[in-house]
Amino acid sequence: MLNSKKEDFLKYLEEKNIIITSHNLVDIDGLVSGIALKYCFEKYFPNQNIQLTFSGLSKHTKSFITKFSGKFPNFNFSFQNHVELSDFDVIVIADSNNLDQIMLFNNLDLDIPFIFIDHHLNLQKNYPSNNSSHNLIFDNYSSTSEIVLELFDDCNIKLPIQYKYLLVSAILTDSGFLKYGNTGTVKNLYDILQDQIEIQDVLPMLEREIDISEKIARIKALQRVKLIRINNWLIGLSHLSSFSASAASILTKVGFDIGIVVSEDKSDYRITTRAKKQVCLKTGLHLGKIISEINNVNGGGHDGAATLNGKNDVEEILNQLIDKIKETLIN
Ligand SMILES: [Mn+2]
Repeated sequence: MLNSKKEDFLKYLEEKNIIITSHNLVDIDGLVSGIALKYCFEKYFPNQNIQLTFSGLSKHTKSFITKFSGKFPNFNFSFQNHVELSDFDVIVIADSNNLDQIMLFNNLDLDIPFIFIDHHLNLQKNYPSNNSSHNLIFDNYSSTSEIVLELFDDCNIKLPIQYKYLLVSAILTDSGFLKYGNTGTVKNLYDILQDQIEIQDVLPMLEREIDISEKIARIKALQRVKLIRINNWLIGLSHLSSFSASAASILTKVGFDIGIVVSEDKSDYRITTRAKKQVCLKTGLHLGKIISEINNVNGGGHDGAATLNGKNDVEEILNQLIDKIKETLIN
């Protein structure tokens, strides 16, 4: 990442009271980025008010916190459930660059400037209050936590052992245990682990217990799946009322190159997509880009994992999505 970009980012935050947040139902990367940013800013800007707020934790995040607290009972995961935005000069949003995913702003007309620090595809939404020249959005990183790790380096702040465990956990989960990672990811992991942490001590904290409802959802998705073949690529299309992300990735594990799962709730719908890395590398498929180009829906993501949300026109949007995927696979 460009050093000047990070210097400008830090310079901009000087002498400001900062509220840090992340997307709703925060995942481990969003949680860890927020917690680590707070620690880093508190050390680097000792005289500023730095706070952290989340609008809910995902199930996996909650189970991670429980396991982590078993190992480090004194670690304080505290954050605010509610904040008075007028107390702050700037909002730092970690792990998203889409305001629709940020609950903090609901029903609020924002006149406080905000900046993004994120590794998702830059949606370039041109929000009026976004100080976009200071955004740190780099989609070549497999996690936001790795961008935060670099800030620790730049600020010359040492990571306490608990923060090392947290960052390793976030990098491993967001890189799909390196499946979506690159050599930079391995280097970052090694830099944190060094001789101090045994990676096998981290892995059990990240184990996901799958409950029976999720198992049944995955099985139903497989029972209902429709096969679409394009040349030698196989797309699996299914529908479910919940666990669509879990089911879409299961589709890519049983033989489909791309998994698409539709969830409808009255007029609202969500389409979750997953693709194998091979398809993305060989065809240039980028599901996040495709989704961000579809009109009248909300969504985005990475090359191999993206989601869209819409209202009323599920059939039409699904056809558009499949057509765009087909186009990429044929070319
Ligand atoms: Mn992330």
